[in-house]
Amino acid sequence: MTIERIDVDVTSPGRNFVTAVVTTGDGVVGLGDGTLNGREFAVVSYLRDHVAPTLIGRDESQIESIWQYLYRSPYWRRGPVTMAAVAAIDMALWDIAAKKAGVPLYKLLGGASRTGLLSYAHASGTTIEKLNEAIHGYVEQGFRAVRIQSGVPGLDQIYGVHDSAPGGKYEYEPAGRTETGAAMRPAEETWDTAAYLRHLPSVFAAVREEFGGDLRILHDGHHRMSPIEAARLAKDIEPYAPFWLEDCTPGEDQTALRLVRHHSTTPLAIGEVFNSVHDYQTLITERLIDYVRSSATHAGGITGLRQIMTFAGIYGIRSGFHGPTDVSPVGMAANLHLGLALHNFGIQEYMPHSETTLSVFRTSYRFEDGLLHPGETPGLGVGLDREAASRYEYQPAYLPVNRLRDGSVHDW
Ligand code: KDG
Ligand code: MG
Repeated sequence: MTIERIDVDVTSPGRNFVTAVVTTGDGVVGLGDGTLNGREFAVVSYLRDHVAPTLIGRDESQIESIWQYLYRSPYWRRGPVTMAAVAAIDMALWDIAAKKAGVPLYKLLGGASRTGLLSYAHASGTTIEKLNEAIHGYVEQGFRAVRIQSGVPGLDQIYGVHDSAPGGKYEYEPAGRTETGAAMRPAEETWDTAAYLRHLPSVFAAVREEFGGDLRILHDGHHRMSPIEAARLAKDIEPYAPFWLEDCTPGEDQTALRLVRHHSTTPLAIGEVFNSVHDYQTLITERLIDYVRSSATHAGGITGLRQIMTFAGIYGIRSGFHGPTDVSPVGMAANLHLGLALHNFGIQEYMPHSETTLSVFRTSYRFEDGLLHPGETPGLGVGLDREAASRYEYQPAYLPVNRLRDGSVHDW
């Protein structure tokens, strides 16, 4: 059969999502996530104007060939916009293939290598007490691993740091803060690396004291340190046995991690902003990281992410796929099917979507006893209620801008 139609849906049930809806001549529909936080319409145009017209009439079962066609033929390769568009099509084609085979997608990817996927939650607090309260909430829900982010004395607002609402309910949206009015600009925050480096080891000490040695604790540096600052932090938190330190330096500077490795045995994770296996070449061959942070959505789909993990597997490097709310339920399902099948799975980030999001995207993945499972529904196992989706119009929203105290723009 062949691809008959490709629609690109934009909806904002709680946050913005871009979804490719691919329909075959025999009426099978596949979904793919192409959401690029804060740059959604760049992917929409890439898909609608430059990809969809070239795919109508092609055999939808030729997933690898179509991936290579979209990756190699346009001359301009890689980049977040291109690879999110490639991802959306790739996921939709895998969804169709598994639906046609009548099996959950992981069975086409080699079958289950494990019973479930160890997952980590996002806990944060403006103070250590509030952070510990949030961690207790997640431990009670069954999580065996948590990412800990904390307020820093002297800094007003830090990305990803919020207190739980009364009753322990904890939700935040990565791109929720846009100044309204004509400017429609991202919000701005002030950052001070020295204050952060002074404070963070005491946060790790307090969490270990409260929760003991079994809980896996992770931390995200959001690319804000220089190599020497990152080396110092990795060394200072090493006594508290972190599961990983994520994005300690700007991602594109692959050799920066040599210096961090030289000084510390803290495991390192990087890659949520990467989009191809080439972004990992030095990191993997020199064993500078322990975990791959890409998601299927931003790394060229299941086909692109599987390439990265095959390469990483040769060096004993495992997955830690990106799973914030800006990876849609469709992208999350793609991560889960691949993770269940991979031999070198490590951990899966799990930031649950809001009830509003889940009223539009109907998922069949489940979380039980600290583990995620993609479920047994044929395909990716996610349905899109397009009628409900059409009621949620796109809302401009951006991640905040990060500036140092002197006003200069700082890394993310
Ligand atoms: O769009 C960017 C967010 O998804 C990102 O900032 C979240 O760092 C993040 C994480 O580790 O989930
Ligand atoms: Mg991160």
